[in-house]
Amino acid sequence: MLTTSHRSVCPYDCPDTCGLLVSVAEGCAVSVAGDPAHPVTRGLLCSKMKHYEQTVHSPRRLKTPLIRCGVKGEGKFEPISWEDAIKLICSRWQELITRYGAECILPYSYAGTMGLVQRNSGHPFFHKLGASRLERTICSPAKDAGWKAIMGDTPAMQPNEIGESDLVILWGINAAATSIHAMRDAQEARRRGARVWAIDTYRTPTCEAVDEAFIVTPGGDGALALGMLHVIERDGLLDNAFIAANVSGFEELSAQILPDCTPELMSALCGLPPEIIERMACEYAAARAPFIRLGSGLTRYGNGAMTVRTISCLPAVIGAWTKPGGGIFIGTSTGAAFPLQRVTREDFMTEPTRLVSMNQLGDALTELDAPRVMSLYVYHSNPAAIAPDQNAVIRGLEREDLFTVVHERFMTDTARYADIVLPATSSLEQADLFRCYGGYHAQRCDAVIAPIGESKSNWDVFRSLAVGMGWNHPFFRQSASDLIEQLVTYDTAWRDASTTEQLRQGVPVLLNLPTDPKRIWLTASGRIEIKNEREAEPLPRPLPTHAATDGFPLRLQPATTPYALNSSFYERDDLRTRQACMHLLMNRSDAELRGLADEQAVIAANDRGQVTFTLRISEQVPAGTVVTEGVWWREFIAGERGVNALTSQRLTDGGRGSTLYDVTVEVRAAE
Ligand SMILES: Nc1nc2c(c(=O)[nH]1)N[C@H]1C(S)=C(S)[C@@H](COP(=O)(O)OP(=O)(O)OC[C@H]3O[C@@H](n4cnc5c(=O)[nH]c(N)nc54)[C@H](O)[C@@H]3O)O[C@H]1N2
Ligand SMILES: Nc1nc2c(c(=O)[nH]1)N[C@H]1C(S)=C(S)[C@@H](COP(=O)(O)OP(=O)(O)OC[C@H]3O[C@@H](n4cnc5c(=O)[nH]c(N)nc54)[C@H](O)[C@@H]3O)O[C@H]1N2
Ligand code: SF4
Ligand SMILES: [Mo]
Repeated sequence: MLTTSHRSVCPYDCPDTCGLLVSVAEGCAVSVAGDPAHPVTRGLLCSKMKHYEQTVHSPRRLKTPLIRCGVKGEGKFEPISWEDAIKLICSRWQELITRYGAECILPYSYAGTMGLVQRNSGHPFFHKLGASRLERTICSPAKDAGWKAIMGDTPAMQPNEIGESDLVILWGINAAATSIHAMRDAQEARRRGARVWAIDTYRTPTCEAVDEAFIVTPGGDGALALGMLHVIERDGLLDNAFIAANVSGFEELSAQILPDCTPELMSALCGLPPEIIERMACEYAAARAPFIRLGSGLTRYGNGAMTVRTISCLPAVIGAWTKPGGGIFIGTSTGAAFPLQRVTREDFMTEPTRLVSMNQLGDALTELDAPRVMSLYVYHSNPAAIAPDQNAVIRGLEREDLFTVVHERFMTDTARYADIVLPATSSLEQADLFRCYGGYHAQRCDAVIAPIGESKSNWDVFRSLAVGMGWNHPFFRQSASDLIEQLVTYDTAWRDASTTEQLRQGVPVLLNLPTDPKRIWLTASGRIEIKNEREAEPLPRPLPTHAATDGFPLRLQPATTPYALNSSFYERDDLRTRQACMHLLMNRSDAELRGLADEQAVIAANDRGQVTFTLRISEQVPAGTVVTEGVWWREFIAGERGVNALTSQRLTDGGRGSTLYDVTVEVRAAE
């Protein structure tokens, strides 16, 4: 049997954007390995992608378009042809547009694939249609908002400086699960003598792999950082020369805020004893080159942006930015590296249409008016599982008068509510161009196998829909490869011309940073702005979370698992069995207080919903917090609802992000 090897790229929403080597025999992907030549991957793949071929060739893959023949949500469908499916969708949309206007159509997509073309390929179509626009803010826009408030447009430092640090802080990041290459880097630094800390809300696998773990109250990190700033100033550990030359607003912070941020006062908010806050401050300030790798966990709260902004003051006041290996890494945004507007085509909109937050899909489908949402088109996202306030989302999806189309690889919770399901290709069946958000590289790839069944890529479906709508615009006659070619041939400050050929050949390319991220502060004043008058809150200060006043006694952490990525990978029996079932981790003292036993069925409830879990008594979680990992598909859980029946549609303080981790519940035995 002839086996050929092909380069590809991991398409999932993960900071590392790994290079893959895919072996193909008789038209099938037979194995997948990490590319040893890829700068981040260096041969190491996560447990999810080691057998990606099992996802690609899963017997669960959707192979033909389907039309609903049961009640909504029941999951009963019959096959139809692509031609009929496209005709049906377009004629239904034309009727709805005539009756309600095009804004009654709402696209919903996120990050099933991160490729620049396939991910964004609905934009030109929906812009031309005049549909409502989706505000894609479910992940961590509060992180960007918090960074921007103090650092402006300053790009992130190089993540590999971690190797030169003597104190690495993994803050609100479960690197062992979500960023395995950052974890490897931290461990390499540790072997070279650096100390590594983790700051989390429960003892994750990351906490087990570091020198010291600090367990904080959910949403309490801003208070921790303020307590550290208080100590650093009080004890004269500031880098006054760096502050004088580079920072504005520290005097005001020092005069107006820090006096009230003693370790004693901040201890009550962050849950760490005052002496630990003191020690963390002193060791942080004494380190030669402390490197903070900031995750997204701590951003999904009503105070998330403020938390990031406050933590970002730390390297500024001790001058960590001047040392190789010192600073804070929040993730790269390389949006300007490729001319994305050539794909998204905002110019196809005659006027800006209504923006609907993806975090408030429940309200959008049940309450929004003028016009009411009459059709939902979902592609590469699974909102029935991943969006907050699942009960509201499902009430919307159950509406008989809502025309729902879902383009998917699998029969997800969302696809079950569709009127029409369209089968989607996997990343091995489509061409794309990727840039990563955990570093500064980019890579393009071609399809390495033919589409499974009749599946089509996002871009190809939108081309068909454009034809179905009777549009003649040449833009929609292009192939995905034509679009990629336009992206890679356009010169930007981030790339020199020599990279175009490398990209064409599918090899990973390193992008250039147009400015020095550790010297040139791209803010309005040209300084690091601890005080920022343009913000609603001009200075960092302790802000409460939303759930602090909700009145339920236990904080719920919907956390990540190494064996899934959001709701992706639940098609894989091998990975799902590693997770066993949808557990709720609880401290023994909380279980005893409620008379609950290990492995018992329990119900966690709050004002929004109730969810059945299997209890796991665990010393991983502190008293007062309960944790569940993964975003399970309904078909694999005991009850009717997943964890997001407990989360809320409230938004973050900056960036209009989701507050998926800002939740409280009570837990009782299931009857
Ligand atoms: N295996 C796996 N990998 C993934 C994902 C996945 O689901 N599984 N998801 C992908 C996506 S979309 C994203 S955005 C990234 C996210 O990756 P990360 O940035 O690691 O974010 P999370 O895993 O959401 O949260 C990180 C940690 O923050 C902790 N945390 C929660 N609240 C707080 C808090 O208030 N303070 C502190 N200090 N810690 C807190 C959580 O317990 C968790 O251990 O990972 C990506 N990679
Ligand atoms: N409780 C809880 N909720 C969460 C999170 C959490 O940690 N806990 N994480 C949140 C975060 S950080 C994020 S980013 C969001 C992520 O939310 P989503 O972006 O919706 O992510 P997934 O759940 O991975 O669903 C992606 C879907 O896209 C499909 N897909 C993959 N490739 C393609 C393709 O090329 N075309 C099409 N049409 N479909 C494709 C996959 O089969 C999969 O069903 O979820 C959020 N929700
Ligand atoms: S999910 Fe992340 S770590 Fe795993 S292969 Fe993809 S990019 Fe690499
Ligand atoms: Mo995310």
